[in-house]
Amino acid sequence: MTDRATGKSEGAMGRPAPGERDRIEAENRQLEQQRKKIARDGPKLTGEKLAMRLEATWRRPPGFVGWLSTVDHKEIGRRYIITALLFLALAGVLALAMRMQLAQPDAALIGPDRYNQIFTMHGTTMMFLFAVPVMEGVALYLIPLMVGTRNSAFPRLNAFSYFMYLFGGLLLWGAFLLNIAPDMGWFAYTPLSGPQYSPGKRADIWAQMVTFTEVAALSAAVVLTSTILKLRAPGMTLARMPLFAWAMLVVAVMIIFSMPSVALASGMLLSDRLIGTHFFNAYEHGDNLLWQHLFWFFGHPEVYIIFLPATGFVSMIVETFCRRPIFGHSVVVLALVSTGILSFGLWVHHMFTTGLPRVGYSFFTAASMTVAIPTGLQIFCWIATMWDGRPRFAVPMLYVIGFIVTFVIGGLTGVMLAAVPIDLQLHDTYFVVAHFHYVLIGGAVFPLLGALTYWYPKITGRMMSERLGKIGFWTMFIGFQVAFFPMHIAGMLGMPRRVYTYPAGLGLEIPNLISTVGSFAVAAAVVMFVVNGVMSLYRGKIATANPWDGATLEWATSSPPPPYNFPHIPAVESNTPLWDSPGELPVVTGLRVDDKELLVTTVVAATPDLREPVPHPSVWPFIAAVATAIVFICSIFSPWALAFGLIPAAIALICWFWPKELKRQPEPVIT
Ligand code: HEM
Ligand SMILES: [Cu+2]
Repeated sequence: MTDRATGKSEGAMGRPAPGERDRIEAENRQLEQQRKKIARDGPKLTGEKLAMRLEATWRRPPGFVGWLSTVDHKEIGRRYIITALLFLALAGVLALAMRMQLAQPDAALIGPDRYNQIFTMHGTTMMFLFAVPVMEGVALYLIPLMVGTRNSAFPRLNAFSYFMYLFGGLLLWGAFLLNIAPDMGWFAYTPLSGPQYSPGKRADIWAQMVTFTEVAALSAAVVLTSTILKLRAPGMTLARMPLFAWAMLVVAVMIIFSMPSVALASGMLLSDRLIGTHFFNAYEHGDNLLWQHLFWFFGHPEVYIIFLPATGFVSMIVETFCRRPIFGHSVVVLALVSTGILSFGLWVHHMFTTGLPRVGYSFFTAASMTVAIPTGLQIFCWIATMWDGRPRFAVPMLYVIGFIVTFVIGGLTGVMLAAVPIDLQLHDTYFVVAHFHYVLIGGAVFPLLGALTYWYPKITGRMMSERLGKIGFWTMFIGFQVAFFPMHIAGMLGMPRRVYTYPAGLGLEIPNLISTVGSFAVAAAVVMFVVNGVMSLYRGKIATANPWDGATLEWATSSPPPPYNFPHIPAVESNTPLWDSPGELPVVTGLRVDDKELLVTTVVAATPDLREPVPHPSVWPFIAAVATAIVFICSIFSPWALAFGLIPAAIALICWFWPKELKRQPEPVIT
């Protein structure tokens, strides 16, 4: 550690002129040839000159092929976020359509078949194409910056992950346009989704969409786990890791354990439907409840896969806006880990009405109530931080408050539903719809909007409008309560979910009308958020490297960060590095500048271990994703697709992994 760079990361903004770039690239090639003279950053190579060299090494090739072949975590993360927000908008439009239909009794705006497709598309899109991917996207963007490295681990897998996700989304929405969208609810219970009751291809499309998104999520989880465990800046021990990184580590491990379960289930469903196996056919010794077990073994952890990243956002926002380190850092970490573990022991609370053995019920009731404890601990830690700090109520912080209020209500109705006698009454009513929107929107969408506002300057280099943001927040918060609170009442009055209409005279008119009005307010708030986001791209105040005075490493580099993230890799000496070494961060030097290289550190103590060559941009992940997509889609129609389709997929993978870079091996750190 010889060099000290300024916290503002000198030179990061310097972009070389086009002619200059070619010259630098030629120089880089020359250096590559004379292998003995490897260029590294260090006391002799800093400032503008270093920035130019790194820029030439790390930027991706221009043009459309360059766009397809990028392996930059920031670009991939941004794409993930934008695509997921588009799906949020699409599913939101469907929500409004449902609310218009339900505004009055006996309405005839949407017929029963379309309505079934619409609620299925809404739920499926929200869960598989919006909520999980958007969290992954934010993490893919932020985690490498937050842990102080130049790219994610396995960057080509990262690119592959995005394309798989995109193709899965296109498959589902293409089917909707063709009027063959799935119509059996977002959890696709058998036998309703089986060959007998769902003829046609609707259920197969749903099942394959699941496979796409699970492959994408598993890939992203592998990328995140490895990045967090092996690429942290020197000195960032596990104990000093930012809480968002902790949350994502837990979530990534949860993805790895839970998603195979649903991928397996959807594969079994396809096989029942296509080649006549009987996994879920009770007449042939199959079991319908097997579907529910496999689905909810994924489905319950899924809600925590959505919720825990949101708690990570909240911890980061609370810390910055209260200007003090989070109260009980290690308590929050333990809460995250224990929530992650406990959430695998609760899935049967979705199956209380299926007639399982009584003893099992008591166990799952107890477990469901237990998981409220770590969440409660986190909430106490945030409140204590606010209590002891000087909170500034900027927009991200408002969303945190909105989150705490709303999520606590949703959590309480959750504890109510965990009691079997109550669940038997309220199962499949609008009470449940109210409950899960309180936890999903309150627990994930509110923190997400806060987080997007908070990190917007980092991603775009500009600030969002504070005024529009505040108006948007209040519209959202009030609109949300108006839209969803009455659903509790409708549910207790006995209104079932998933019905396209209801008769007059049951007392359901008023709650439904109020809900519809509120849902339009929520939509207005979302529109305001989008308008704010788009306008601020052009008109927003230019952001400095650290506009909110945050403490973690993503704020140590320019906004937006250069392709190489950091001119020098920072070294960390505390939980809140930017507060503890104001203006200046210690750095490590010695990484190559003429070729892409990452610093690999040890898992627990984060001491420098290796210098690892990084894969170059490549179109093969894209081509591999296309080939895999062809296999997945064709296998909806014929099992032979698996045999023939795997050939192009295998070729794409061979080209992707072709070891032309054998000469580049990880090397030990020079000290
Ligand atoms: C403007 C915001 C929203 C409104 C007005 C809305 C409205 C609705 C309505 C009315 C239903 C019930 C349909 C029925 O049972 O007939 C529903 C179901 C559902 N919603 Fe939303 N929703 C919104 C946002 C969200 C978000 C953000 C998520 C997830 C992150 C979500 C996830 C779901 C799920 C999983 C279902 C269940 C679908 C099924 O029964 O298969 N919703 N929503
Ligand atoms: Cu659950």
